[in-house]
Amino acid sequence: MAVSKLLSLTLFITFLCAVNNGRVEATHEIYPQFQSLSAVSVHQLHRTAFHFQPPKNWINDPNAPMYYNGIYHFFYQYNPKGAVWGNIVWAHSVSKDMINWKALEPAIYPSHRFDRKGAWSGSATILPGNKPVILYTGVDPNDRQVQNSAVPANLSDPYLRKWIKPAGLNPVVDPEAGVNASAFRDPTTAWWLSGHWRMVVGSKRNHRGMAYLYRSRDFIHWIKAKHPLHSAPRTGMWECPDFYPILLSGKQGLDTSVLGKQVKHILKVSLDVTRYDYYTVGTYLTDEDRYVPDNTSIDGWAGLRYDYGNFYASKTFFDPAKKRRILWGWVNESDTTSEDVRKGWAGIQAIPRIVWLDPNQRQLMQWPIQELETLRGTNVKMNHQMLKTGDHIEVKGISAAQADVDVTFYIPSLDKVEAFNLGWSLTDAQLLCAKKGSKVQGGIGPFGLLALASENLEEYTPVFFRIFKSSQKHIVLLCSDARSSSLKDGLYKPSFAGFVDVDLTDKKLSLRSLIDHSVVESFGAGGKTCITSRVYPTLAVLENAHLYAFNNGTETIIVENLNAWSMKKPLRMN
Ligand SMILES: *[C@@H]1O[C@H](CO)[C@@H](O)[C@H](O)[C@H]1NC(C)=O
Ligand SMILES: *[C@@H]1O[C@H](CO)[C@@H](O)[C@H](O)[C@H]1NC(C)=O
Ligand SMILES: *[C@@H]1O[C@H](CO)[C@@H](O)[C@H](O)[C@H]1NC(C)=O
Ligand SMILES: *[C@@H]1O[C@H](CO)[C@@H](O)[C@H](O)[C@H]1NC(C)=O
Ligand SMILES: *[C@H]1O[C@@H](CO)[C@H](O)[C@@H](O)[C@@H]1NC(C)=O
Repeated sequence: MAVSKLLSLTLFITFLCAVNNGRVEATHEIYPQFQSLSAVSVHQLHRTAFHFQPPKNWINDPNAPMYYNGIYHFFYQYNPKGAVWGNIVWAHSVSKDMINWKALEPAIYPSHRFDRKGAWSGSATILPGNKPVILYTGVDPNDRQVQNSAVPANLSDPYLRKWIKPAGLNPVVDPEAGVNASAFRDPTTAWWLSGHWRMVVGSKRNHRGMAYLYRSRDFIHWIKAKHPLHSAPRTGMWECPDFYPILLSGKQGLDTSVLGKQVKHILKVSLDVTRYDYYTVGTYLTDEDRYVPDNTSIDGWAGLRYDYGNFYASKTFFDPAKKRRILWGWVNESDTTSEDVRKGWAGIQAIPRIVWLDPNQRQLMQWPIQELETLRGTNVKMNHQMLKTGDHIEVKGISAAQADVDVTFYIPSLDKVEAFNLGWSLTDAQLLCAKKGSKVQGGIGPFGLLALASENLEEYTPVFFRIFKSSQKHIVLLCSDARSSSLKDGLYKPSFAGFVDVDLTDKKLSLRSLIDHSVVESFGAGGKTCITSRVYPTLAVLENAHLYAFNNGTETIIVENLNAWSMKKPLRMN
């Protein structure tokens, strides 16, 4: 089929979806014309080197990440037959470090009545006696979403290759009366409390997002609790809920069942309407079996996000080997469906991140797992480098299309900070970034990095700070602006942005960016604000990609300390 024909079909389908209010949920849109294409040729140009990505085809949600007997397991939603969503199975990979992976056969795929029309997302729980069990969503022949369980066929197999669905037990949870069977999915990891396991399934009731709570003594018979664990009006479908405890201080992670005075809880939901992952920090009231967000956390579309860019359907797990909680998230493409079909692949996973509570207790912090650093090769540094108005100074000597760069900026004076206009929204950073960008001169900033830049700056992805002052305090904006990232038309090029909750008393701001051919994954202020952008340069590719530090503010900024590394490719990928 000619590309132009594919394109017009896609546009037509997009149009149909746009006019259809009772639309298919975005993740589950079907492209019958793109399924089972023979002879897929995989285009290498924008493929990533060190982000998780199978050799070809479509991927989406991370599923049931877990650690078992020295091995990390990672499952993910995968279409074995094409580069668009469809034919979904649970692909399975194993690793000793979450960087170098070995691909195995799919672990879960439609096989029974209770998952005939789909084996969708789910989570793992390690039961006493070191026995992993997976709960996942199946779609039955009547298009009802049900929850099923699967267990390893052979616990002595170090890779747990084969998974079985215990006969006669599934589905373990049916949507009962009052539950919308078309919006009932993505069971969480379970936690143990006073004699019962508990887990949550995402749903909606009209426009209210729901986290239905279920209890079980034996992990087989599940009873729905009277009240959901939590719900919120006008948020739509809650996909992929994730609920876990977090220590008040320190970076150590906790098993999902830990409770106590030193602990707060996090509830994350993936909002299907906006397609971003939001979380609140709050308290788990165990007597009532309810979760209550703190009054410092906004519950809904204006709330905190793990990542202010392409990042969705994420899931955490507790790594008992290194006592940390690790976050996986799906990073989708920003090009068109027909482009994905041409490339032969779509979707990557973000670098696994550890999560811990910010000492201010209002938000999480995130940082790439330390194992990533084993891929660091050639290192270059820049110290005490002045960045005057309009400067862009090249960081030379590394492979700029495949790099890890970590920089601390020093702001000599905050006197000339631009005023924060009261007409601007404090909940829509992206709009502010669209207005201000990297080209509009400010006082302090824009300053930061130009990733995946062509030599003459026809293309570049600026990741930068801009500082504003309102009556009481400084407001720091972090942008990852894709608008100048590619000369190619028809791409999604958002000016992704988030605010950074820092006080600037030390006049320093740090930024780390993981640059990997078509992804720029950035961590502002030590992991307070994260933004992942997908970009598809045409000139700034491979050895023609450059990295610069830049400043477009009136005031001088100092690169106090910059380290950049060429990144190696993991030994075995996917
Ligand atoms: C289980 O796995 C172990 C280790 O790989 C193997 O030796 C054993 O034969 C397997 N058992 C079965 C029933 O397949
Ligand atoms: C149930 O969910 C589906 C899928 O989102 C939606 O189309 C439908 O309107 C919902 N039904 C009710 C009764 O809310
Ligand atoms: C928020 O909650 C804290 C304690 O949990 C309380 O001290 C504070 O007054 C509350 N703030 C508001 C604005 O309600
Ligand atoms: C800096 O500002 C100038 C003037 O607006 C603009 O031409 C240039 O593209 C900007 N640099 C970056 C990296 O955006
Ligand atoms: C990723 O792709 C962009 C561009 O097509 C869409 O706008 C996003 O909604 C989509 N994100 C997810 C999570 O599907």
